[in-house]
Amino acid sequence: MSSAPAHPPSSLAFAELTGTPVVTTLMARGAFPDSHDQHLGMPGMHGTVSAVLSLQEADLIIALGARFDDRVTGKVSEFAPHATIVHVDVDPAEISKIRTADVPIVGDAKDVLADLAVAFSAVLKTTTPDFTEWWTYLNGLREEFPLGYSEPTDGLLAPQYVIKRIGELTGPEGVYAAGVGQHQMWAAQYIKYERPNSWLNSGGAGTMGYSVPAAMGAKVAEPDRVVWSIDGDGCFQMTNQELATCTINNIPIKVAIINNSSLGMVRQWQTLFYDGRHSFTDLNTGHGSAMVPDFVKLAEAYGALGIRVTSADQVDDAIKLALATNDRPVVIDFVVSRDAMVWPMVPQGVSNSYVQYAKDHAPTWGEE
Ligand SMILES: Cc1ncc(C[n+]2csc(CCOP(=O)(O)OP(=O)(O)O)c2C)c(N)n1
Ligand SMILES: [Mg+2]
Repeated sequence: MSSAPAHPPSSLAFAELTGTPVVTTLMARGAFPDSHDQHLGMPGMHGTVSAVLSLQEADLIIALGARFDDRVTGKVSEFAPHATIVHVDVDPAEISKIRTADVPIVGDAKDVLADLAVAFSAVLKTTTPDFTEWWTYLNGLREEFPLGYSEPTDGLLAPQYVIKRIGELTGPEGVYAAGVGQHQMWAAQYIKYERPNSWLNSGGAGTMGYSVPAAMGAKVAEPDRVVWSIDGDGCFQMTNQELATCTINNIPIKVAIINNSSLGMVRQWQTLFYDGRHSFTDLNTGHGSAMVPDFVKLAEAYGALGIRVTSADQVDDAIKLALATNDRPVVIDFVVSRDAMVWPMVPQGVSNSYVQYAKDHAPTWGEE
């Protein structure tokens, strides 16, 4: 290995040295600042169009600690067919497990980035890479297909709006832990992460019930930070009894239940791929239902502040009240539309080239 500089460059410094586009996988959200111009967002099944296609059409991918799981690659045999893969991982078992690495590198990302920077700088002496055309294409996609959502037609709250406002009013110094499902994807998409470890989720493990305990751990580790659990009405019912631990041990986390009265992610698949035959996904916790359990009463029973929000004009006040309340846990029951869906989407088992921006709406791009 070449001699590493005294201060090894971070992924940020390396990205700026090379000028290449950067994407952050679900697990890596926050490892690279969202606000950076070279950042295209999250790739994968619910990634941004520009991030998905930047991988799919790349000629070189440097993967740092990413494991090429099927939610990122789509149909593996058709993933990024023209790309040379540089796969960096601290665990040799990950290398070439799913996609054969052209350049396998086992090591700590920090050290490897330092070495890659030295190697890249050496190449710069004889070659000037020109990414202008690539960037023009990707910027075009970014402009044409930004993250977005349409207002629900049932007059209920848009879950994406709620999550966006939590992120905006709390800011990048907060910590956000999500459960598993639609709310998790919206939390990955609509909160802007600027620093490592500000986003906690169970990723491929898919453990419903993760959010509340993860938020508790984060709050104990960093008591001065605002810590949000962004949870689903389904997930929350797996571990909400831990509110007792929060109240008794003074762990004032804030829980935002994105209450769509259903196992929303499963319901979305039933809507899209099973002709709307909704089966066993109705949880009866939200709008127009028996509301069992009543999350506000449940919060109060555990000594937490319980707030219910049913319309857009109540969202900011509720979040501000939660931010101002630090003597006990807070639970906000955001009663949202259950018809909202997570977009963009690459349907299971197909090539990433078929990313859909919205229902039945795929972007058109080069046919190659
Ligand atoms: C223990 C467990 N059971 C089932 C699943 C499959 N699953 C993934 S997302 C989801 C729905 C979660 O519902 P909710 O917490 O309300 O989140 P939403 O999708 O509605 O935002 C289910 C059942 C899982 N990941 N873990
Ligand atoms: Mg739900």
